[in-house]
Amino acid sequence: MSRNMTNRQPIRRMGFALAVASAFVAVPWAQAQRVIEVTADGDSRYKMTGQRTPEITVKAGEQILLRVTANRGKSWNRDGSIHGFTLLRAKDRSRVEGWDLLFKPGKQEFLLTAPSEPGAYEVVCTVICSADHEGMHMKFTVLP
Ligand SMILES: [Cu+2]
Repeated sequence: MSRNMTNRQPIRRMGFALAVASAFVAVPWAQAQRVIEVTADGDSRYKMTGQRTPEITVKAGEQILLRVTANRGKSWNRDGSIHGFTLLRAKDRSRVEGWDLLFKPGKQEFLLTAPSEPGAYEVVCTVICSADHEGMHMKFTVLP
């Protein structure tokens, strides 16, 4: 009986330590994550509820959960992607790594990290979703 106790105690302590450690990891993660909701619509436009013009503003390096609802336009890619969402630096139109997304019809979520460099960016659709595909873009600002 007493031998059993000494064997079990370290395991119990380790379990407690793990529970404490995971609690410390989980809390800042949940607080840092901001949800941004965008509709990539069938008329080849990005839309955001409550904004006349869709526009995203984030803080440099901020953790973001991008929640997208995508509705099919007049045309789409062979792989079933109906709209794209690629982040470009406004100054030279270069792509931001990790922000080249493709949407399937319906709801989907992407866990993303905002660029570390503050400035002006632009989101563009990379799927030829209609004859008006070129009009599918929006402003994206990174604050310091
Ligand atoms: Cu599109």
